[in-house]
Amino acid sequence: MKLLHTADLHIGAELAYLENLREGRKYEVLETFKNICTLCVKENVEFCLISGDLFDSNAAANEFAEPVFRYIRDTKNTNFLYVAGNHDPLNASSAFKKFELPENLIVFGEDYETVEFPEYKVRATGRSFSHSSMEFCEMEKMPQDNFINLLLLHADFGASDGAYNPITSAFVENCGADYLALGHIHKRTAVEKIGNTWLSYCGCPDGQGFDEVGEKGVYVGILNKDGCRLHFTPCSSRIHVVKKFDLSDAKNTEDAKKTILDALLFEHGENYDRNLYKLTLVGTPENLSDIKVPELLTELKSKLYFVKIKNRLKQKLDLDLLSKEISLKGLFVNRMLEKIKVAEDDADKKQLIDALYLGLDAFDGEVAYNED
Ligand SMILES: [Mn+2]
Repeated sequence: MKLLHTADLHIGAELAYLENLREGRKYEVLETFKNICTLCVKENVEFCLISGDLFDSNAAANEFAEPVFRYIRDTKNTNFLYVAGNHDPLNASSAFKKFELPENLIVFGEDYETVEFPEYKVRATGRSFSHSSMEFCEMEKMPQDNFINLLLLHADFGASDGAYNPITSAFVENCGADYLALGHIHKRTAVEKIGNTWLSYCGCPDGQGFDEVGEKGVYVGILNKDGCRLHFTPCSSRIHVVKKFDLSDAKNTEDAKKTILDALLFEHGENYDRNLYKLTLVGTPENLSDIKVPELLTELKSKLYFVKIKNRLKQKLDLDLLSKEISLKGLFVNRMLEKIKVAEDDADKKQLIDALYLGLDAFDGEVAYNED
C-alpha cells in the first residue's frame, strides 16, 4: 500500500516576523499543500495521512479552507485521512464542520473512530482534538488480521503527562497498528519500530519560523505486512537558515557582504536567495567602523528574500598593550594571552580569544548571562 504522511502545515498562520512578506507567505504554505496533493497523484499515493494542524486555527479563513478542500477533492484517487490537532480542533467553528467535505476525505471524531477500506485491505483509526488540549485515552487494540492497520494521532509521544495527548511506548506496543502517523512535533523523526508498529513524526513540510530550520518535507512510501519503506521527500517552499558569520578578516562593508553571499551561495546553491536567514555577525575586524552594519543589512535585503542580523562584532583590541595595564583587566588579559599561546589547536585558540573578548566586555558590564 502506498502512503504519504504529513502534518502541521499550519496554513494561514500569522507570521509577524515576516512584516510585509507575511501575507504572501501564507499563500506559499497553501501552495505547499497543493504540491503535496500533486505528489500524491505523481506517486500514486492511495492514502494521504494528515496528522493534525493542517490549519493554524479552527477558524481558518475561507480563502484558505476552500482551496484546501478543492485540492483534496481534485486528488480523487487518493484517500485523505485527517485527525484535527490542537491548533485546528474539531468544534463548531472548525472549517471541517463548516464546509461540505470532499468524498475522499475522512475526518476522525473526538473519540477513537475506525474506518475500513476493504478494497485496499486497509483499516484506519484516529482521534481528533476537539479543544486546544486533549487528555490521553486508552484505545482498544486494532484487530490483528490481514488488513493493514493505520493509526493517526496528534500526540506528544514520549511524554508521561501533559495537555497534548501524551502517549507512551507501552501505548504504541499495544495499539496493534502497522503504522502510527504522528503529528504535533514539527521536527521530523526517523521511521522507527516499537513492538510491531512503525511510527514517525514526519515534521512540518514547510518551516514557519527560525525554530524550524532546514529542509522540510513529507514521508512517502510503501507499507505492507512485511515492512515499511518510507522516504523523506522535501517540499519546503523556502528554507529557514540560522547561521553565524565570523567577519574578523573583513575589511569593509563590501568585503563583509561578499564573504556572506559567497558562503550562502556555496552552501545553498543558486537558489540561496529564496531562503530566510537569521545571521549573527561575530569576530573582531581590524577596523570595525569600516563595516557599516545598517548598510550591510540593506545590501543583503536587496539580494535575499528575508534576512535579519544580530550584530556581535567587536573592535579588535591591542591585547599586548592591554596586558601591560596595571589593573585587574591587565592581569586578566595577560593570563588569557598565556593560555592562548599554549592552546592545543585552532578551535581551542578561537574559543579562548572569544572568552578573552567576552571577559573584557564583562569588565565594561556589557555581558548578559547566557550570551551566545
Ligand atoms: Mn503543530
